Amino acid sequence: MASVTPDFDAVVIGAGFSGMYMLKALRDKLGLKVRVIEAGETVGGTWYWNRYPGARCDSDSYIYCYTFDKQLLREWEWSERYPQQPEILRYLEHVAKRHDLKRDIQFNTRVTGGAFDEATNLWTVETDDGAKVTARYLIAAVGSLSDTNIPSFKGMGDFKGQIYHTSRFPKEGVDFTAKRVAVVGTGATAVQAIPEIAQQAKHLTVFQRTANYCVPARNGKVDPELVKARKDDYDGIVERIRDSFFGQEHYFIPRSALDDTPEQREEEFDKRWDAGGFAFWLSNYQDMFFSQEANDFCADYIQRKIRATVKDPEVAEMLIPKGHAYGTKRQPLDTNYYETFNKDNVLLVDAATYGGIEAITKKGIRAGGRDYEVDIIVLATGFDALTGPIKALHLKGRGGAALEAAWSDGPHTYLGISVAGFPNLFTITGPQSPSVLTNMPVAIEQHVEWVTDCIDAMQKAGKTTIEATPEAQDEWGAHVNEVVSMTLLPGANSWYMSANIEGKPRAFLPYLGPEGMGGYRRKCDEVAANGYEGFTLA
Ligand code: N01
Repeated sequence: MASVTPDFDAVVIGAGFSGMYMLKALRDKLGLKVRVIEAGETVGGTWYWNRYPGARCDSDSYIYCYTFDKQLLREWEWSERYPQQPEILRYLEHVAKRHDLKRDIQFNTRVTGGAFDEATNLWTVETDDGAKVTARYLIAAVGSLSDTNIPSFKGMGDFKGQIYHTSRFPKEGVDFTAKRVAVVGTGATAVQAIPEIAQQAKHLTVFQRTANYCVPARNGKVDPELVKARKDDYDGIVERIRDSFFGQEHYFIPRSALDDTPEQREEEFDKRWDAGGFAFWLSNYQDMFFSQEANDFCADYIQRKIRATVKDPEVAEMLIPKGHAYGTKRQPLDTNYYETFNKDNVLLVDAATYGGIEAITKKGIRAGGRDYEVDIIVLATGFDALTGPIKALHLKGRGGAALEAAWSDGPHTYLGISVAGFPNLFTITGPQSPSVLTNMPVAIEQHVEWVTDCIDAMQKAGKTTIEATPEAQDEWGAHVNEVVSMTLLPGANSWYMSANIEGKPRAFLPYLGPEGMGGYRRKCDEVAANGYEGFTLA
């Protein structure tokens, strides 16, 4: 075996929440030489790219932040329950400065390829500036929702106005004043953007492929007394969210929806609806994700809310989901979303009622045989989730095997953090880990800390490679699928199920463990304690 000194101990791809903390941990805790490569011009990841009107966090700010820096946790003041994108970006810039991260980050550079060399046991990473660097460890901190999905509508190049995707919005913003605007999509992003755009635009046409169940965000200032109480109890909060199901302080009602009377159910639903945020989704009856009958009670409650809010009964019916159970698609949080469809300048075009998008024309969008003339098209069409950003790195493992080929039928991983045949590659919040089903920073910190401890243990034991065994990977994949098959989630055409993009093989992308995030953390710790069970170390 040739002994070659790599350029870096570790290359980290991406400088969002995960890449920034990965750099901090490897460099300042383990003393490694680390290079972070980031396509954007600064830190932030998701919060750098997603600048659409109304972009804000859907998790409560007091838990949507790093917990590794206890002092910062106490010092930082969030202005609202769910801060807007610029405020979160400011926070991440502040973290970068406070921990002197930028000196090890190469900005404006995109990774275009990576190959594992079996002779040297090193990764060679290629970038779009033509450079190549070598590293012992390669860490994909590329985010779960960063590979933009731009559907290939017929005639896209013909449009004479502007087309923007929400995750690639111009930094200087877009002035919608006096414009006719189309928004394509009604996912969590569109639900945030539509009310904002409707306030400015002369006319807004919303193209809906699938209706969503939205619940109120109830954003606003947080009571200073509550802010103080939380700061005083941060150790307790951190312990609770780390051990919780979803990385949030939300807990299921420990009984079946069928056990309660209609009056009791209504009272429980009201409490969660009034609390706002993810309460209705993540602290509802414990059988809501398992029993269609229990789920129907939740769905019926929201349907009644939609009918009570939307004045035109036909529009209300179009806004009520028909083909999937409540909560089986990511919960969008709404601030005046349903109310927006009461405005005279807003039109809803529903694929089921009027037909889907046929083409983009010179002047707008053709759907259901009708032409809708607009000046600006906003694509809120989401992402090639979880697998997309990692496949886009064009990685080659042992024997030159391409990751795209290995995942041609969906993701195959061990613990969602490692891939058989790709030694020393770690995927932070990768597919088949809890990731997007949790409050992201909690999942990110758990992965970063586990990887750091793993590399530390390897160094101490004089090991140079770690890789998942194919058997452990197969078992993990079977487990991921077995657990989710007990729920209602596979019944929805969601991005969780890879169903948002034509031709993407249907597979459940995250991991919904029987004990959630807390249980997954215990599993990962157990694997480490058992000498990295399921991995081969050499
Ligand atoms: O993307 P989506 P998103 N023709 O995939 C439609 C996170 N997030 O950007 O439902 C016509 O959910 C598509 O239709 P359908 C959050 O995890 C976080 O809204 O697939 N329509 C859908 O309506 C979220 O879930 C926050 O049938 C097409 C929409 O476009 C994730 O990001 C805020 C189409 C896409 O919805 C993604 O949300 C916002 C086509 N060809 C988002 N292709 C925060 O917490 C797609 N659509 C900050």
